Amino acid sequence: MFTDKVTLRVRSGRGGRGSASFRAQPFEPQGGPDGGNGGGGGDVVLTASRDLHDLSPLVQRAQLAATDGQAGAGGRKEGRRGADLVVRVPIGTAVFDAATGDLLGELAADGETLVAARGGAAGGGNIHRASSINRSPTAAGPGDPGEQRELRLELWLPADVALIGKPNAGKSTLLSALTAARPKIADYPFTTPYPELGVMFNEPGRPLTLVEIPSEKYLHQVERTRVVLLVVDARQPEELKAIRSLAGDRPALVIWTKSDLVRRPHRRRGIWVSAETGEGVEELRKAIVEAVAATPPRHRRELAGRRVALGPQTRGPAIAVERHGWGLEVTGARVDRLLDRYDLDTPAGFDRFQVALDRMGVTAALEEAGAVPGEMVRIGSAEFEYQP
Ligand SMILES: Nc1nc2c(ncn2[C@@H]2O[C@H](COP(=O)(O)OP(=O)(O)OP(=O)(O)O)[C@@H](O)[C@H]2O)c(=O)[nH]1
Ligand SMILES: [Mg+2]
Repeated sequence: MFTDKVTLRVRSGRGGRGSASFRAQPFEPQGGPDGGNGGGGGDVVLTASRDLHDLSPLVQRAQLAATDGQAGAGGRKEGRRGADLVVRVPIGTAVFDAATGDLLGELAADGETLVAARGGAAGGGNIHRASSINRSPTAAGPGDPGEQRELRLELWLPADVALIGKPNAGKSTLLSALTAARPKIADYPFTTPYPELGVMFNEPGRPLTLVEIPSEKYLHQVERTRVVLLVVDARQPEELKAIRSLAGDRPALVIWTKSDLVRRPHRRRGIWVSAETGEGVEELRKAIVEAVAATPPRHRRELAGRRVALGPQTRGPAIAVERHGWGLEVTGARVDRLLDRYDLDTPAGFDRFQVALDRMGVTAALEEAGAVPGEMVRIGSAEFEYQP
């Protein structure tokens, strides 16, 4: 069943506990601290996929959790990072915080992602807490809890033009006259249960997508459209009043349908169309193209409130490798976070950093990008030579 609204509970992974371990060797009972960091908790990530067409696959998945990070261990062993939970959603999915109603973001293109819940930070192992003042720290960080939140997902179909009208007004008939869509047409109200899409080809110019809004329940499907067609049965012109406001601030064309059934046309403004005789169909087609061309595209909705902007944000791929004249640059939100966690000025810190890079797939990404031994690699402010 077509579903364009769904509520989900998401939970990111908890950060793994750091280890408070001490070196124990046969001749060194009082060894120094050697407990490694925990692994960070996994994120819950929504990603837009062109393979999905509505939100129904998520209806049965009301509870979604990413994996916890694993605890660190003695011998400086770092815990494994919790796996991200990647949730595929259709292109056009808008994500709201269910508790506040704030829009967190929109996934408007294939492959776009949004971190819906960020994994908890890992706890530090006691090795990282040793200092000149306290050489034997017994405490390790517990790791931060994951984030929990309830999300409301709404699919906004990617259409340029919305057909709005009372039941039985002739919307589906119009859609079939203008596009290759073949929605069910019948002489009773609510024949069309779900929004119907059709593509109108026009020369020259890009094809336009039209959506039939079957009822007010689906009025949110005007969100991405630029122009509204107010579709009214010419025999009931007074119905225009009831639907006019549904166009909101969008430019609207009034379409009087079934003109062949009206003997004496009234003089109200609008385009007269008959699917029966073909009257007005070409005129309407032109008017739609002009109206869309005259209307600037709708930008993404402003995100509500700063607080939200600081929370989940759309992000690019986790890791990206770019080739420059001087070598290779690695970027990505997760790599940036990594830089804050390791002291690259000490050989031990640098080693751990490299292990973490490996684990994160950076080494593989460099290899794939054709890195040769000795080549310069830059990650944030860190530079080193590539040594596989
Ligand atoms: N004679 C005539 N009948 C029409 C015309 N346009 C639509 N109809 C008829 O009007 C009835 C309703 O048409 P639909 O296209 O299903 O109307 P709709 O607005 O999509 O209706 P719902 O999806 O049920 O809300 C059907 O019986 C159509 O055949 C027209 O131009 N001339
Ligand atoms: Mg219909």
